[in-house]
Amino acid sequence: MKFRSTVLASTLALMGTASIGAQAAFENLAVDNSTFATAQAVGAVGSGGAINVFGVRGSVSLFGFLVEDDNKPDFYSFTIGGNQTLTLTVDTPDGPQFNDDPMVGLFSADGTRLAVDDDGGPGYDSKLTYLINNPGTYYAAVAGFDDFNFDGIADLFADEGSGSSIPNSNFQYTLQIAAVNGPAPVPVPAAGWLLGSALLAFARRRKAA
Ligand SMILES: [Ca+2]
Ligand SMILES: [Ca+2]
Ligand SMILES: [Ca+2]
Ligand SMILES: [Ca+2]
Repeated sequence: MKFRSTVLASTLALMGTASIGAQAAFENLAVDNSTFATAQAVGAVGSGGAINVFGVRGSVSLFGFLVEDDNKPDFYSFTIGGNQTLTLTVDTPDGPQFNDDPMVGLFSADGTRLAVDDDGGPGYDSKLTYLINNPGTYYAAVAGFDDFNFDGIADLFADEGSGSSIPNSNFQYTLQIAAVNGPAPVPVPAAGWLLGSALLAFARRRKAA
């Protein structure tokens, strides 16, 4: 017998409460979500808000229960306003222990891949940011390290050349879909920052005088 989404939902509900201000959603393991055309809808992400989606890849043990899904990508659809900096992160809580190695992708409403990341987060976790100009429906997908194009077919079987053990593509994960208003701030160069703080200090002295 397979424990399906009800078990996943109840066992992960505790984790969902950990992020204050974020909406929580759970992968529905009873329904295929392996293509953008069959994506699971998880709602609207508002400016300054986030949706945390709890899901699994392959077979994982959660609190002693075996939770099973396929090894195909998980697609989630969401709506977002225009002029938003979107950040997609995939966190694997067991990553440091098992070399969990996800990939994350962002797709437009017609299935065009807009951005992809493998290891932009801590360890082998994924993180990407993308400026959304036009409001509408977009798709976020979570795959394993071995599926570069999110089609459910492994593109790489050996490790990534690091000489370490083969990364793991069966894992539980939290996909966070977060938005903030406007373009991401451009980091100020060090020299400019120093000049800026010197001017600020000067202005403060003038004001105090
Ligand atoms: Ca899944
Ligand atoms: Ca799935
Ligand atoms: Ca990765
Ligand atoms: Ca592939």
